Amino acid sequence: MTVIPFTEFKEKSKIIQANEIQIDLPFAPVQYYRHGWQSWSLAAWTNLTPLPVLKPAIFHTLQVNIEHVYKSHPNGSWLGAIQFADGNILLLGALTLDTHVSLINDVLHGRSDAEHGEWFISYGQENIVFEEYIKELEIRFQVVKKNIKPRVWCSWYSLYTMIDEDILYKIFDVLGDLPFDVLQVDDGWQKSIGDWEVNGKFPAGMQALAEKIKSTGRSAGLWLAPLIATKSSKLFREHPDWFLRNERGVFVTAGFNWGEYLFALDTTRPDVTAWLVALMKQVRAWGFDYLKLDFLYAGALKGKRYKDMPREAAYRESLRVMREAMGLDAFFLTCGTPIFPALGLCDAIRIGPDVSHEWEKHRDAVLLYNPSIPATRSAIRTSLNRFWLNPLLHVDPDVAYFELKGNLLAPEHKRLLQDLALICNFKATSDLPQWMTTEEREQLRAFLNLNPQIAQTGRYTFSIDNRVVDFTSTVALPVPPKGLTALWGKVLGWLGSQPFILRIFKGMDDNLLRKRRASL
Ligand code: 9PG
Repeated sequence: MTVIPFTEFKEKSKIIQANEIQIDLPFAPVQYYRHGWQSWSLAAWTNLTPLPVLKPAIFHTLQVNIEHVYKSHPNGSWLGAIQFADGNILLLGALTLDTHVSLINDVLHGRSDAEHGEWFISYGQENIVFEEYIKELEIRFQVVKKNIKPRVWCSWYSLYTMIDEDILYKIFDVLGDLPFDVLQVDDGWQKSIGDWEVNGKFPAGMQALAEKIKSTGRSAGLWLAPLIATKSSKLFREHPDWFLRNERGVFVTAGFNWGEYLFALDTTRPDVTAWLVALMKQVRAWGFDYLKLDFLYAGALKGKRYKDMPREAAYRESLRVMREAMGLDAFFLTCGTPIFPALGLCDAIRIGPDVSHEWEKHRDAVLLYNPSIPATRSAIRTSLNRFWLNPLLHVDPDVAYFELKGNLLAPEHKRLLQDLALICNFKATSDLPQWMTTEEREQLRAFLNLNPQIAQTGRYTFSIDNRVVDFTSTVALPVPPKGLTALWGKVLGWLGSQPFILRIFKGMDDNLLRKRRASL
């Protein structure tokens, strides 16, 4: 254990090699910066009282770092920061993977699960401290930032899994001359999770789909989740030995989605690596140049791997393999990814949970206290709290909305999302062109053509071409429920962890989507 006194970094930031590190706080802390593990996990400045554990528990693996979910003290992945009464902050940030920071009884602890840990410690003005940290991360993770900012139409947030060849071809036509650079096909084209082959809804096949997109003068984008599979997939049935197990030989679950449990590939196995390489090459050969790889956290779960190595290092290695196979000329967006292991290996990273057609649901935000379930407010909150990553790579705050039909967001909330997209310079939408009024279409066109001057003026305040945008009220976390409300939350959390109930909800959602699809 290395103990660092305040005098050592008070004037000048410091870099320390240590597996465990401790810093006694010079003053009483006021706020703590929690940095969640993966894209969808909460990042936020919070007060020091414990946050409720998010519910339903069945989603923990898919939403947070499950190794730390039940800890009541403030903690986070790779870094932690404390703000004092005078406004200055103290940052303890790792420069190596498999590291975690916690605040316990006014002592800041850093711990590395890998053999070698390296830490950056700095005290002072928030923006300066983070700028210095960024410089060190840039070197350690060999970051090269591409200067491409594709404007993306993505199929997910309007049609979800109800995509098919007819509707997509139609949309691609109706998009007309709207200035998109990429048309990205999301979840719904594959046979099943694990079987990345075209399903019956796309009779002309994947190559034809990519051709169709390219014929409109744009790049073709594709979603896939290469590190997970469901038990019903051919991949799992044919290669159960490829999947991650724990010390007792039991399969590690990688969460629950699509009404099924998910399982994680052991990417340290040579046969799995070869399969991943072939998959990436296949997708490129079909003609897709923009790859959104999702549910990537599954590559970094705790388990007994073929090669004994720390879990985040193993995951990073799998990203390196996939990046090499797809080629540097592909645009690589990571999603549901542990943040640090992806630095330097992808072009863009999703930095928050999914947006939705609703601002915030009382059930999810307050009763379940879950900031990772899709909701526009949650997406804005975590994305802004990760905006400091922006100099390192292209940060993706998820899509913005323009259309009115089928959208419950108030105009000011849509505006906040659009402004966030401008600030991140990541412009994406899923709006259906055939549902847009001429006015909405022109608004979207103007947005895609904008190239404003952005300046950050405070933690959550920006100027966009001299227009002041203040997100402060958006990022606040809900007040934790008490008494009967908390009890009701517990009941809902339990119900929400029952697979049969989740399947019923999925059935209802699918019905609504089918109706939406039929109306097009
Ligand atoms: C496709 C989608 C879209 C989306 C991704 C990801 O917490 N959750 O239960 C949860 C489920 C799905 C999800 C995110 C979180 O969405 O972020 O853009 O590609 O997969 O299935």
